[in-house]
Amino acid sequence: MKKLLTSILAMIWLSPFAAAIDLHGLVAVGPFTSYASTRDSVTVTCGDRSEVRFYILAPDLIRVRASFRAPLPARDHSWAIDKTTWDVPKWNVSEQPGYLLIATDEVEVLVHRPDLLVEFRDAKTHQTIDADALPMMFDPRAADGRVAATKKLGFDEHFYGLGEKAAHLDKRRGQFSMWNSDTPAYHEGTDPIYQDVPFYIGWQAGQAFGIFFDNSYRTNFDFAGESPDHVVFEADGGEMNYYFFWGPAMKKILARYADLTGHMPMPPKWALGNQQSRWTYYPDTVAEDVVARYRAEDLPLDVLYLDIDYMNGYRVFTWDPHGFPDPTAFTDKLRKEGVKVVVIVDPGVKYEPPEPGAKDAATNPELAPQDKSYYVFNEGVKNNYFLKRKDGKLWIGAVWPGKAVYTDYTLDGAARWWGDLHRAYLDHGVAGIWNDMNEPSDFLDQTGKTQMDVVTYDGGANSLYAENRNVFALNEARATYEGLTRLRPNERPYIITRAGYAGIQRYSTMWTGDNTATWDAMALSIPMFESLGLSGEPFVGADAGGFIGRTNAELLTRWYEIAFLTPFCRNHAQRDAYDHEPWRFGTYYEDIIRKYLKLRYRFMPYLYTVLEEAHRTGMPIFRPLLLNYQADANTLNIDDEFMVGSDLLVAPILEPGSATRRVYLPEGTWINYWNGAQIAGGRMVRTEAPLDTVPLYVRGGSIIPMGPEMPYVDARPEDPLTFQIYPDAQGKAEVTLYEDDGISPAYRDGAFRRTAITYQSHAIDVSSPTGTYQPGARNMVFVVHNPPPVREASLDGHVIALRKGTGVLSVGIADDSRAHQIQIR
Ligand code: MIG
Repeated sequence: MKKLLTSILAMIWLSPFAAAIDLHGLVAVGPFTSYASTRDSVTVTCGDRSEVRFYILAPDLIRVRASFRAPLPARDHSWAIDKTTWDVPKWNVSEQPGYLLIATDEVEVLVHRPDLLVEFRDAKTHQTIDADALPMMFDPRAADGRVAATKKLGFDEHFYGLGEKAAHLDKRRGQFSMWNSDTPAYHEGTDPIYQDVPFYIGWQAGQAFGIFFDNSYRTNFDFAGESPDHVVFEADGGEMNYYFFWGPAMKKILARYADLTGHMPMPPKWALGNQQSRWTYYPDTVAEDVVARYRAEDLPLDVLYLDIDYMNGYRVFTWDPHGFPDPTAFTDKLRKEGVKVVVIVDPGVKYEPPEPGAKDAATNPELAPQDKSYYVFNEGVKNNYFLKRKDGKLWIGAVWPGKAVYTDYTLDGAARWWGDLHRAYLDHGVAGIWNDMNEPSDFLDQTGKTQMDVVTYDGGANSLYAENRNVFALNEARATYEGLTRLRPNERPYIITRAGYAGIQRYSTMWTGDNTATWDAMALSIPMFESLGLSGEPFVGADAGGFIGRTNAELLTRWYEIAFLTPFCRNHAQRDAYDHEPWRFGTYYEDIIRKYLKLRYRFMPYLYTVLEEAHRTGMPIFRPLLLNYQADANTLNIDDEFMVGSDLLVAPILEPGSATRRVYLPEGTWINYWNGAQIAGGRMVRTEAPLDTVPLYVRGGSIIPMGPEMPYVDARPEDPLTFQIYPDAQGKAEVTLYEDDGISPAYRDGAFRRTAITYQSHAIDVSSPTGTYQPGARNMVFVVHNPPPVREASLDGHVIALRKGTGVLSVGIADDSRAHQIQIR
């Protein structure tokens, strides 16, 4: 055994690892001595007493968990995991010459002897998918030290995912760390930033696998940036604990990942509406003026944000008595305009011991002066809800209110309390919550180094900060989500967060923090959204116009040509930034922005259908071309284009002064949305893109459901509901439209409507809808693009009116919730 360790160590010393991930000082687990199996797992015991356990969760999902020089601990808990009980699939274990073989119908796991190299193979072809280059490693000097796994790099292997990274789409040759960090004005290469999702997808020869390294300590990933041929993932502490997903379809991996870490619940439909923010709209009348101007300018708007100044002295769960003296009247006024109010909530609670004899108001304490006594601080102290250091003293940081304390959201009581505190907003008609600064940000120390002795209850483990920083925001979001659910059970919570960890999608949507008003930041947002989508977070967006710095008319206009099809569409700006609401640069630019905002609302039936697909299947809304065209190696690093769902492709202009660009269109037929021209894909095309035109293509074979223009979501019925039919080369197209009430959780109990529409052989078939939701009386219009030469149309055999336009024909019927066939001849 000694000889083996020495030889492995020699291997490591000789390997060309240098700075970034330094495996020196770590030792390998091993050697393989025996194994034992249960119903759903195989545990290998090593000569050094280490244990490596393989859990067979699904035919394409294997969990690997190891302990070093000791048996695996009984405690097995992760804040990221949603599904802990799996139906054990068919599998078996057998001893083979040189290795132990664990096989399901889809994956083979080879555990090589004696040195415990783990190899994953495709059960059908027996080809290697992913294999260890070195055995798992541990730090023998520390009880809770570093752990590492080292995989071989494939010659043509590419890497995707990793959550929120200020980096290009393909992570090959990149190195990344996971440590939630407040990083204003981040740019390409800033790492880490706000959120951390230690999940990646590997692609080789068109086939994909996934690895989720579920370890909330600071983790590091090296996709052969340091060594020429090794992929390493390692953590500062905690367990070697990862999940291996076999596709080969990326979509299958994302679906499994969603099952494992949780599906995004349906947000309210208005979350897809246009949103406006600024640091800061103050006082209430300014916010009202912004909304009034939106309406006067005929610009659609659903949501207005209140940044930190609505609070009384930056105290969370209070209202500023001067700027917002009557918050209920304020939200009422905006609601009459169809505008919902979202308020910012920071986790830092002002440290404010009460003055002697001071008391908190028994009712509506959020409206009281707070200057002598602050109810949130008092309640938190009294109940021991705030995080403390090992020595029992409060952890006091500094945030906007000055000295601040932080809540231990892993304490059930504290989480419930925090959730219930949102009454201070909901009672005044606030519609949603914006969780900022939850890395958590501390002006005294943004690195976390001086906070390492902060203790988190963590289910009784009383674990330290190193393990809990990355899941702080996840637990805050959980407390918030559960609080909103309790306080307003008949409405879907709407939460948006800055920091997060794997699983955050169960509770919150996200935005990419403090970007800059630069062309580079706008361009970077595309791979960022695409990567977040490949990391289980479907509802993403950035501050349109750029948060920090001075934006300009052209940049803002081009930004909206991306934002209008981004799930989260919000204009926001820093306190001292030049104003950049849509009208601020004059009518020429405003007219273009209006055109795109209105188009977003016309696309709403399509966007909502794609949103529901994200909820149900884990597929992102904002996708890299690669996800839809996985076999096409031309798409491996395309991140200056994106797709929305499967049917829309956007190739925005990402530099100033440009009015033309090249666009890669994958195999198939594509239709230029603006002029209806049909284009054969599988090649690069050049297209014109003057300032008012973003290159936008529709996939041949799709049907895009569209509604009328709206000032805000569901301001009136989607009437007429128009199905834009774009046949493929075989003359076929299809869609299944999803609808529900847009606000309540009743969709979970079948209160939705799915309407399948198919087009083939010159016939439009409307299926009889499924689900119990009734959208009400309305008309349906079917527009066939590039139609065949026809003379008449019939509905269920009876002749109906047929309208012809250039390159299109259309027919209309009443939607009576029944199946119909429309023939065109
Ligand atoms: O330290 O609340 O990312 O959107 O406007 C800055 C003020 C605090 C950071 C957020 C930004 C917000 C700002 N906040």
